[in-house]
Amino acid sequence: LPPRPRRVVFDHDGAPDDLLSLLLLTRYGHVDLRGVAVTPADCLPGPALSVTRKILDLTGRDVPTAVGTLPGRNPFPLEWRIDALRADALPVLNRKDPDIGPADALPAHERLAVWLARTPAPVTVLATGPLTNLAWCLEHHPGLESRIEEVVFMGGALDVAGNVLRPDHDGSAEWNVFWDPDAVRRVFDSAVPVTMFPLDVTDRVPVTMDLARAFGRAYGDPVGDLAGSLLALTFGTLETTGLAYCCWDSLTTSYLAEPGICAFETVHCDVITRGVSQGRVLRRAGGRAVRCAVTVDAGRFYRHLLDTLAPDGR
Ligand code: AGV
Ligand code: CA
Repeated sequence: LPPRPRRVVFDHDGAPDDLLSLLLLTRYGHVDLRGVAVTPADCLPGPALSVTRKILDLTGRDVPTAVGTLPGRNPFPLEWRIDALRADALPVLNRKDPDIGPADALPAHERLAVWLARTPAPVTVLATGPLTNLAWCLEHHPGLESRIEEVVFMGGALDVAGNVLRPDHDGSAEWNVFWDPDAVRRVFDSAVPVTMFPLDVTDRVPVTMDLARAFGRAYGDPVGDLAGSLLALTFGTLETTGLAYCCWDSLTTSYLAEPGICAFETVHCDVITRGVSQGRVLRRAGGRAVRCAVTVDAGRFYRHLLDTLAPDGR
């Protein structure tokens, strides 16, 4: 069954798997990518915007981009945020002088509002970083709710441990929610349908050496080489943090092409915005209905990545 065509606005935060997600989106023939917003969360915004535009240029996509300025309450570690600098310097993205025009005059939250207001039909908002820009749009332009057919969000940890490991936190939160818990609250308070990919499923799709070697077998094509290089940037995460780097965002993105990779349940959710559990998304009877991915066919996901980005690596 071919996936259904969608108009998509992508809001990402510049980490290697966000960039892998962007690369996937450029390969999806059924996706009409209307705009890419960069949230300055798990990245340095300048390099993250630059690498975003280089990826769109490499793949021949003429898509408007914007960079965010709204701050989150809980900053990401600088050691993670610098990855966008490394990605921006990869040889495959620097084969020619950048012919990159002036930056958008509007910050991402205002630009997102314009993209939503001007869309001829409702769009899917794919968010692989915090929901800050979207929450701002809903708060300041409530009429935009009807312009959104679905929010597809990587975030949360329902029945598994979170990935925020800090002395002042109980470890129950996932980072995209933790960066700006109020934004998730604002989106939950709206009527837009939310499909969420929590750590419960993304934990099952770690970046592995097998996956890296599959990209090696396909070496020699710019898109596949970029994907393999982005994966290589993630190695060492387990050794430095105790937690594996997973295909958090690319699993979420693959839903647009192969929605059957995960199985879903409607879960009534709440989000904790203060205190030692801030950023935790939990089940609560009577809470906001969220369509949550609960199981994943990991083999099928890895095959999808390779089929889409490096078919010779199969
Ligand atoms: O919590 C997962 C989110 C995903 O959107 N990000 C990374 C992905 O882009 C934050 C994150 C959690 N652990 C990390 C993260 C790590 N070890 N390194 C970098 N980012
Ligand atoms: Ca991300």
